[in-house]
Amino acid sequence: MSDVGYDFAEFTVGLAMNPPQGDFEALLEAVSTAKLPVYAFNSFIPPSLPLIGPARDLKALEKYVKEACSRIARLGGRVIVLGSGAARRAPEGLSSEETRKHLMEFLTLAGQHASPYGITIVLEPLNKKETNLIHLVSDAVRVVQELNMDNVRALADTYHMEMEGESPEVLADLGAFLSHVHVADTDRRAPGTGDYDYDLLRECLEAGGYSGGISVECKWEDFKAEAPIALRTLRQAWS
Ligand code: LER
Ligand code: MN
Repeated sequence: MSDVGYDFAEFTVGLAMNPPQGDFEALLEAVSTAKLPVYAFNSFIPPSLPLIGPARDLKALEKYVKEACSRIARLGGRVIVLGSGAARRAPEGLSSEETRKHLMEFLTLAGQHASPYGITIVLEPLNKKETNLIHLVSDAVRVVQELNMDNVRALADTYHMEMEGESPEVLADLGAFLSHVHVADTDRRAPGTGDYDYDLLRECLEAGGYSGGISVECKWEDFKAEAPIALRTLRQAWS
């Protein structure tokens, strides 16, 4: 990927927590000698550790978050993405007050553990098929504004925005609350293969004062062929 010209890679938190062959030191060695830094880590919390509702185990969550932040810091990560649609799904019947309280408690805990490492936690809006709360960028921004922690911020993923009918234009107002962006083209395919308007996205992010990174998160059909096209498409829009 660095040969193609990308600036960074994005891994899953699961990869850091359960490295291939179970060996974190081997993963660390591979990442430290790779040409591309691993800037972001997504899918923060596994479905087995619910964040909201009576099944929530705060001690187990704290243990996981503490270890994840420490490992991700050693791997050079700067951003951890809380999509985790299954883990954050609110159980049916739970009041909205309790739901909000548990979510806020988790974000506070995560922000506190990430802060000493200079890591930012970003709350990702996901479409309604993936979870039952925080579907819009405006929802995520409201949460992080209320929480008011410097290192807990919001993310915009163009795929979920399209699924939920949220226009890129909202980013002109909300861009300053974001610390990470995921992009994909039509049907979540590689940038440059569909008709997504990256010029408009760039205009809106710039107008909103966005200054974070942008990851391609898509279904690759032919990675070797599509990876350079995706980068060229984005660089063209941002040139
Ligand atoms: C994660 O970043 C995401 O966008 C989800 O759709 C993955 O399930
Ligand atoms: Mn995403």
